[in-house]
Amino acid sequence: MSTEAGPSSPPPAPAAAPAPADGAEGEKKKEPVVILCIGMAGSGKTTLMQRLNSHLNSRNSPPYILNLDPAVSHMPYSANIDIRDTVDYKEVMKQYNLGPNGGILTALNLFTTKFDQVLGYVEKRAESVDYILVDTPGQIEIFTWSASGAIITDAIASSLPTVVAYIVDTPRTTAPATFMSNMLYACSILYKTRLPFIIVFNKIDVQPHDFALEWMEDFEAYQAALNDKSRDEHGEGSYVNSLMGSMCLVLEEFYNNLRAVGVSAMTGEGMKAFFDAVEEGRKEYEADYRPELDRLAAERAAQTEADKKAQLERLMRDMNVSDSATATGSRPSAGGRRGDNPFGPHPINEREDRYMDEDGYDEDEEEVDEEEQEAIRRQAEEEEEDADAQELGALDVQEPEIGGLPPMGSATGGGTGRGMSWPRPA
Ligand SMILES: Nc1nc2c(ncn2[C@@H]2O[C@H](COP(=O)(O)OP(=O)(O)O)[C@@H](O)[C@H]2O)c(=O)[nH]1
Ligand SMILES: [Mg+2]
Repeated sequence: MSTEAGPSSPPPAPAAAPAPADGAEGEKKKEPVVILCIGMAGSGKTTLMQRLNSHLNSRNSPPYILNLDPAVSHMPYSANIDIRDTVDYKEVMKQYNLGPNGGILTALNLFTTKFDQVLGYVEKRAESVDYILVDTPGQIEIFTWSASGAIITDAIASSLPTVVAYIVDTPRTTAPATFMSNMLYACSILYKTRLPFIIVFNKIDVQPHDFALEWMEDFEAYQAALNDKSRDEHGEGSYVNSLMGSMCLVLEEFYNNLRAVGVSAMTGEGMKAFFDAVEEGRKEYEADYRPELDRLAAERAAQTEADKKAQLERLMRDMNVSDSATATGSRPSAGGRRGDNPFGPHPINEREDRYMDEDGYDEDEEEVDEEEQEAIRRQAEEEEEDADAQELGALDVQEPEIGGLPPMGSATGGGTGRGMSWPRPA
């Protein structure tokens, strides 16, 4: 049950993750943080990746970069691991007869089958980098609602500190209803991954994000915006208003659980705030996610141990049973061993070599079989004799009773009364 609540069954890390930095930051290198860039198509994930890359390079701390978007045509940075080197999604489309989305999803699925190898490479480089950046497919649902997206996320997160950067296209989120849908989507991802979460309002060079921060902090400000704008937007003001109004209350808890920053991938504004938020996210990972992960790992180990013990006990019990059966010399009754098979007779039971023990038990079994067959034969014969005797008896019955007298109306007497002379007919 608790596995449902937590990051559901993260696959075991291929290599033991280094122990958490336990205050000894001075001597021990901190683990790198993985930043998973997730967001709607066109929100600016790829552009932000490029911005982060150049920012980190300027700080002399080049990141390790993974590209998981098989369909990106122009990548403004060079990735250390690129899904496009492994799978060609256009070829996948042709081979599997798929459309673009199916092709991208299938390419991601194929790549996921190799992800333990990928993670191996990442872990090898984990010593020498501070940040690992992951770009995801343009279409958000391909990553967030697919099994492979979940597998990849869990694999990464169970190996290294991971934060989700949810990129929002700020200029396109100024309408209250759109803003709400975007936040609900973010909320669903937060609850799915349970990872430290940063909402990144991108493109603040075009549209500052203070309106969004205000809506998140002040429920009434959002309500006011709804009442102002939604009527012109959708022409169905009252319905949208009440729905969004209640949603806003629901999301209050969600807003309390995350950090929101504004950046411009284009101009590089807001980088400091972004990396501060990432650092906070790392701390949250260490405080909340890591212990949960360790607890799950311990639970799994205990379960495996318990399973092993139970199996061993069952084996011992089974062996005891067969030991005492042979030790007391009480040979299972004829056919007893066959009767032990809960699945009934099987051709393999009839094979000569079915009991290959060196005790010659097999031969005994043959004897038992012969005895058994003999017994059956004898019984069958007896039954046959009985049946015959009864038939004969049925005729015999009359014989002693009639004594020497011929049956009435019978000329021959049915062969009885032999040696008697019958009264001659007159
Ligand atoms: N003005 C502005 N445009 C941006 C910014 N970030 C991305 N874009 C533009 O948004 C479009 C989509 O960006 P892209 O990174 O491909 O989005 P992705 O699909 O999420 O990877 C591109 O035309 C970018 O030039 C930004 O911070 N400011
Ligand atoms: Mg992209």
